[in-house]
Amino acid sequence: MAESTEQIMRTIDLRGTTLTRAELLEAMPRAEMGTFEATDLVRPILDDVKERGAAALRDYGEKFDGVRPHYLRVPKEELERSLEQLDPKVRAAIEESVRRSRAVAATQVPKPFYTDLADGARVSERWIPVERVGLYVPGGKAVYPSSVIMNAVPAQAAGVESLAIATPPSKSNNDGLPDRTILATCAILGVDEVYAVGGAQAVAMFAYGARGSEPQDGEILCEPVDKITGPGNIFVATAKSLVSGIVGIDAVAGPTEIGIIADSTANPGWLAADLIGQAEHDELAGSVLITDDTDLAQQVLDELAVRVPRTKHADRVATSLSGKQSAIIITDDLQQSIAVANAYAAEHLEIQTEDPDAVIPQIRNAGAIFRGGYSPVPLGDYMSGSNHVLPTGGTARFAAALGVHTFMKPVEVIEYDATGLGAIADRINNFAVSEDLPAHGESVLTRFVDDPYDKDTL
Ligand code: HSO
Ligand code: ZN
Repeated sequence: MAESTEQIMRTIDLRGTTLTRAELLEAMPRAEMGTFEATDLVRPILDDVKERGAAALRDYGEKFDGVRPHYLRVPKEELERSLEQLDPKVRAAIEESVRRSRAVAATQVPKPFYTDLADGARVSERWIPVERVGLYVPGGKAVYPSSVIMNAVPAQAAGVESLAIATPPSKSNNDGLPDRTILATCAILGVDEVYAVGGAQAVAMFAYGARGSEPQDGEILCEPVDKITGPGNIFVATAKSLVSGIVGIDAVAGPTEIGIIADSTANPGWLAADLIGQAEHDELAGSVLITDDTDLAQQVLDELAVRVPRTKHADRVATSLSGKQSAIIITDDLQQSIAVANAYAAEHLEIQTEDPDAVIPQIRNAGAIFRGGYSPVPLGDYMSGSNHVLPTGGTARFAAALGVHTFMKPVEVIEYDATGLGAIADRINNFAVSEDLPAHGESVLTRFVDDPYDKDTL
């Protein structure tokens, strides 16, 4: 396995190799996992919010966001004002995104079903929405109104009754109100419970609820939620893992990444643009091109050499592309490219090959699959109707995108009658006795005997 590092992106040459599963996983370009332990910093914040509620939330706003928020709960008029002030072009884009996401989410709602096993023996499954959800929306460098849509729309489609959003107060807004585009997006979505609270303290507020100094001391500021979703920095992620179990959480997301399977028919300029687009997110973002065509690989490198210096965030992009989490992987053939893509388990996987439909059925691991030249990742980031909250860091091997199901729970309903239960009562009893739990068996048999106290008839 040859590696070269002088270029803008390193190449990993897998031609002629037969790697074991472990070796293949080991060869995948991934960022070094951070060993920074935030638990010691986060735990006291959680305890403090639990104890002091709104007063603690204001103190942490001042300490971590550099502004003591006047309103912890954003007044409705401010949500409306943010919408009025929103650039009409941005508003039209947000509304298109919401429309498409809602259309997909509506068809995603899982259907109830039942199985009839015998006479009087039915098991049915009902999908029940989570009652109350807290959605965290990061502030600072990464302000993504698109992520508000991706979290809120499926929650609403699931039938979540109560949806609250927390996002950090912003220093540049009057009175520490959060980012205006985020607030406007909340208004478009019809979400009116919005808090100017960020970081681990927002997670604590959602998990435990908080009593407030608004409108009067001791009144409830925020009711506790049942599930917390949404991305965040290391403190938010740590807080979410600490409260998980008390409340549900979605996945703890790592840096974003793209994988592309390309063959000789792909357009090298488009490939370069897609790699750069992903790298723009973060110095740690991963961009991985998998191809069996060395000429194409060289053409993409040539394109990158021209395009990277011209892009707005050139330094960030160059750092990301040259990092160990990014690479061009050269394979023997399309089959090996597919095997590599399955081992990499990309958050986003583009298929830019002559016949993508022959490739897609062979993909086992990917957060989302982008088929062909006209389905690039930014389409999915903003407006395809699909969800952009996807499993990262190889977790697509076992995890899935955020969706309507994230906000629902399947509950089985067991519906047996006397005929259904009677037909298997003896077998249940035999099973129970074998586990030395005879009272389990008696619970069933007692329904079919005349004298429930007569040991012999049991
Ligand atoms: N690519 C990101 C989502 C995003 N891109 C938001 C732009 N804004 C993770 O899927
Ligand atoms: Zn993106």
